[in-house]
Formats: sequence, C-alpha cells, structure tokens
Amino acid sequence: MKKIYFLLFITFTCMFFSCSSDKKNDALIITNNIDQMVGWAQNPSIIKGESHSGNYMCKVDAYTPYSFGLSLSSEDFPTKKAKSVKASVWGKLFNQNDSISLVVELVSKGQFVGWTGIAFSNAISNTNEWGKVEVSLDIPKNIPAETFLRVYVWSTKKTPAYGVCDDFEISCVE
Ligand SMILES: [Ca+2]
Repeated sequence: MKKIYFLLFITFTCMFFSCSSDKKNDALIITNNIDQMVGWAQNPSIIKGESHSGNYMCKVDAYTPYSFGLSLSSEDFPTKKAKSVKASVWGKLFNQNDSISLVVELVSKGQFVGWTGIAFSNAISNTNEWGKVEVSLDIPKNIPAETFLRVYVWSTKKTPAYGVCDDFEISCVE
C-alpha cells in the first residue's frame, strides 16, 4: 500500500518539475530546486532549512524513505532517441554510514526495464557538507510502451538514516 501511495504521489508531484529543451544538443533537461514546490504541493519530504538553493529542500529518513521525485511518461521524454539518462542532486549526509541513494529507474507495468542507484556515501566526501551526487542509466533499445522514468532519493534501510537533498537535474543524452 505504501508503494501505491508513493506512485500516486510522484505521479502528481512530477508535474512541478521544470522541463527545458537544449536545442543545441537536442537534449531534454529537467530541473527542480524544491523551492518552486512551496504552496503547490504538500509533501512530507519537503522541509525548510539550510538548503543548497533558496530555503527549501527534501529530507529522507526512516519515516519518509522516498524523497519528492520525478515520474515522467515515455511519451514525454525522448526514449526512442536517447541513449542514456543522467541524473544529479545535491545531497548532504550527517552520518557517513547512512544508506541513502539517488535512484534512476525505468518501469513499465510494474516491471523494471532499467535501474541504477548511487550511494550518497560514495559521492560525498564530508558529512554536514553539500556534495553533488550523479548517476547515469543506459536506456535499452525498444523499451516497452507505458514506460516511466523515475528519479528520487531513497533511504534504503529501515534503520534510522537521515539525509537531505536539493536541486535535481535530469537530462536525456542522445
Ligand atoms: Ca532549494
């Protein structure tokens, strides 16, 4: 049931990610600084504090394991042309052992078409400092219709793990 709530939630909230098209490289670039969400979406992941940009960011912890995230239909991103998806987010850990990851996945009718994740602890050198977390996922050829691209931050274990993130950027590379 939690998974269903999560899917409904990100389906709704993904509308608020900003999309732009880089005509020079013909790449789709999607960004979200979380501040643009304030007043538009109520989400337990969004908190006010010492964010990377503006005043707002997302948290993940044992009670809110999934951050605010992107869920974009294949109709709205260039799956036929794109060879890979690059995603980045600025993250902060308060305990280097906490298991928090940036995840990029392609899902069609409940089945994973592609999945990758990178642990914050592998990308951020120092606790209590912002660091850029980046990951890339190759897009398989001939992916099924009704595939969704999802990007989110995940507190991967049920043990208490607290981290924050801000300023998502997702691009489809042709
Ligand atoms: Ca922000």
